[in-house]
Amino acid sequence: MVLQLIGAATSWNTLRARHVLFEKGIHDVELIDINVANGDQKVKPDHLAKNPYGKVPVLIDGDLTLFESRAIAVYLAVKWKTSGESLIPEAANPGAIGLFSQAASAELTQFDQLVEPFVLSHVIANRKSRTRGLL
Ligand SMILES: N[C@@H](CCC(=O)N[C@@H](CS)C(=O)NCC(=O)O)C(=O)O
Repeated sequence: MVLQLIGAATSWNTLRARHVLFEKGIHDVELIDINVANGDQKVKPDHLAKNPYGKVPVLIDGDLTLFESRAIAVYLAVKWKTSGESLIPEAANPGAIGLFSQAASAELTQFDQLVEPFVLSHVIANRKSRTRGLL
């Protein structure tokens, strides 16, 4: 069954999942766009049933529905561990798992927490203003 990735072209969290699909050479994917600018992700019951937080991306692989881009990335890296470059350490190597989790946690709590508000207020807000002819 073909994978489905529900996301948006402007979403960097969707890009995170797409990056892993690319690295793993997974091309058999249906990309389903949701209109985040209109807020569809917050009101469409079928989307909220997949992600109760009303966000993208969401990955569907058969019976499995996953949200949270980093969880999707880990799932793809484990399921397709033999395709392309290895992106995640072997479960039998506790030190490598510990270091991987440390880096993943630092990325989320130390880097992303600082950078995301900056990107939203400077990059995305500027782009929206330009689109509306305000800049
Ligand atoms: N921690 C989530 C964040 C998801 C997220 O914030 N996605 C944004 C797009 S980049 C979104 O859905 N924004 C629309 C909204 O919050 O209503 C993840 O990594 O997937």
